[in-house]
Amino acid sequence: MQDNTPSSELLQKMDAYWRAANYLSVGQIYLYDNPLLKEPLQLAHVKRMLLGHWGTTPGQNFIYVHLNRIIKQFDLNMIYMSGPGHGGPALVANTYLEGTYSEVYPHISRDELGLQRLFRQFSFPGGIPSHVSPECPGSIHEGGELGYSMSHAFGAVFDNPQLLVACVIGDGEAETGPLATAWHSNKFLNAAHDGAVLPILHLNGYKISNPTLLARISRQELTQLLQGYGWTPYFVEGHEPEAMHRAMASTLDTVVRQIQQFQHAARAQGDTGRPRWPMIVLSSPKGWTGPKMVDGRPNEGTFRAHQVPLSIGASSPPEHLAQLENWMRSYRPQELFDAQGRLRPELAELAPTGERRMGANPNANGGLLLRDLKLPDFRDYAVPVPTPGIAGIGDTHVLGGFLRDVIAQNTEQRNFRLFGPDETLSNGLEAVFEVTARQWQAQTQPNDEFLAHSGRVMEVLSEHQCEGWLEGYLLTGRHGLFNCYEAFIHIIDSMFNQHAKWLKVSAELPWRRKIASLNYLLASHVWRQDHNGFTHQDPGFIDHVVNKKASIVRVYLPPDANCLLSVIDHCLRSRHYVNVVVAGKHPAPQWLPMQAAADHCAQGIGVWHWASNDDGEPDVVMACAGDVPTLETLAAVSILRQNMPALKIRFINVVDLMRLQPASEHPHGLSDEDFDRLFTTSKPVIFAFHGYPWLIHRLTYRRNNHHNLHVRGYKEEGTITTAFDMTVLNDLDRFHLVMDVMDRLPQTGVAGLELKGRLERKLIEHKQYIDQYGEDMPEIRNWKWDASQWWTRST
Ligand SMILES: Cc1ncc(C[n+]2csc(CCOP(=O)(O)OP(=O)(O)O)c2C)c(N)n1
Repeated sequence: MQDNTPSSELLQKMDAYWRAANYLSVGQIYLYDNPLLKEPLQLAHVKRMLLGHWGTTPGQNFIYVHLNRIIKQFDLNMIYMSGPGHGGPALVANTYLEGTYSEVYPHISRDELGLQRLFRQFSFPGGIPSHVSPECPGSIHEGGELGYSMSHAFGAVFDNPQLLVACVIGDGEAETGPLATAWHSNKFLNAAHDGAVLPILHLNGYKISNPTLLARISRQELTQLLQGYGWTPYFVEGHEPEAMHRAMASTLDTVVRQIQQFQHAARAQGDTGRPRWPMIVLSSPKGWTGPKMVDGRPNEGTFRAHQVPLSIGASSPPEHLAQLENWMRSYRPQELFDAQGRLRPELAELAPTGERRMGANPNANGGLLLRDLKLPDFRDYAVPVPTPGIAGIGDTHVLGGFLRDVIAQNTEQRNFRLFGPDETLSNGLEAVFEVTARQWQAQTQPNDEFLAHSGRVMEVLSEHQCEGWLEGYLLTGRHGLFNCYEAFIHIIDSMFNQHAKWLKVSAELPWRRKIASLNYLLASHVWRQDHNGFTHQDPGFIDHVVNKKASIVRVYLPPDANCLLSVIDHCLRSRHYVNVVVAGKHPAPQWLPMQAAADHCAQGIGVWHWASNDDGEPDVVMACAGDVPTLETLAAVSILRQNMPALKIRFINVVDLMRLQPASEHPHGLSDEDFDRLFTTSKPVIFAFHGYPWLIHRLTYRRNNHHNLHVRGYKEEGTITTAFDMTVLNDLDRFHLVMDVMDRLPQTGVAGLELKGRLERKLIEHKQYIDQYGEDMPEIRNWKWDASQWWTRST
């Protein structure tokens, strides 16, 4: 094999480049002025508030310079994923050194003034965060919340055969659940069609004030662990720079060659075996090259190096200032930068050029690569609804046909995937398996179904992986959908937070292009957990989602299959949002023909005139959001219709929950005038809601008629029971809704009281029936909207 080991001269230059990155990193954490240390360091040159994470930074700088070399040597298309992204100074320093930072932010120029600004902006009011954030070119991974680097890395390389992601994993990060599972991603990677991930476990031994587990087991045990996950680990260990440079360079040569061989075998020779991909364990001191001792205690190589090793200020030991100066001068800045503050050309030429620079790689600004999906016309999948209330097969089953054809039409583009924790079938999307399979590189057995080396469906029983893979996939310019049980999507609450924050900040950066929306399809929802019971009943994800910036989040509750088709079509076309869609999979009545459904979804909220008789002046407004609440509310309306024909009822259905918020709060919000027109300013509103009732109050608390709004929803009552009994347990059933109307309309008088009495007896009858027969009463099961009773369009 050809020996490409870099010459001593090159390694010395790389060491200088590393010193330059370390110098810039320390400068960012500490310096307010005097960036080139042209003057002796004074207190006035130091920032008053010292923030940042030094400990991880020199190791990441070391990795970066070595990746630069390997990119040039093999002409690699590579991006850098910083697991311990709190080491923001490293990524900022390196993208500055390679030139991308100044191209994106011209005021951070490559001279002394630029250096001063680079230093000053870091962790400074109005400046940049200390984490690798959207502001940092080359990053698609906000490293603030640890655990997701490898899931993002794999998401980035699926269907991206030329891409190699160098994924730096903190040894502390490796203790998190998501990261611990992410090692298994190698069982889902197809070497022929996907790119590759090179994990670099950064074993610097410590977290904030604890050692890391992986650093305190024997090397043998660590090796066995990583091998057990299917990897081939290569160790680069030590602290002496020259030896470390040599070891890292030759190890990188080896692992990149191995990756290329695996890819060649899969792509040119049709080898379908699962490679044992290589990875690197970089064991180096935490806070490498930093102060050895601070205040008489060891610093470099200990947990004390995690953040800011030296405190500086009026109340700090005065000798710290000199220590800082010595530390910074130990990098010999005059050898690295010229008098104008420019990186010396012989060092600058070590970086790759153009889009090969990791800060300028378009994969890290995925909107640049985004291509529209080819979408079939969703109307072609319409359920015929000649009269409202006809029986449906289950809304998600209808959607399955549409998604099948989305997959089929984008087979060549390879830019759409469906992610889920083994629920694609149970969520009713079985039709997709007519055209694709689950991608799976582990063993298969004859009875397995829908497993293949290549497929559009990604299933692993880890909501974290599904979320992380999808985020990585979207952030590199592709499209996708996450289907999940409603209750368990909470597992990724925090990942959703981080992604929503990323979208918000990146939308404010003109150089970052918009990416495809993150779409959640939450099927198997709270109201239909007939056999799973209480543990599977939790509609709270939407409460969580609406906390996020209004410009980013959307929540849809389509009442039937045609509305679901229309909503999903819209979501797949949308950009830079998080769309949450809650839909049912069980057979359920259908209400709107296709055109009416599309119109209703475009409005997001509306009066269903065929279920209303209010003539513009209702006595009561019956509102609902969600498929089951819609059914119960229509059933309640029909009871009212039979028993109180003189009552004027307005029926409102909400698909787009954000319509309820004031227009000042959310771009979809109804104006107060429109809200008043729909909900009146003085009439009782009975609102049947899919989720926890207080969310509706939260969204509408500023509206005129809020004091008349009475919301029914899920209130943590549930068990294994019938579908209708679930609504009864939570007072959301048709009988309770009618009783609510009676309670709020004194004019119903004695007749209202009698009706209430009858319905209370119905509820007792219901209980006795389900206790005896284990299913709902025939009058509930067989209830249908009676078309002969339709109220004609009256407004
Ligand atoms: C999920 C999560 N929990 C806790 C923290 C707080 N935290 C910040 S840095 C850190 C230690 C990280 O250790 P490691 O991943 O080994 O990184 P390094 O030692 O390279 O800094 C912790 C616990 C966090 N950022 N994210």
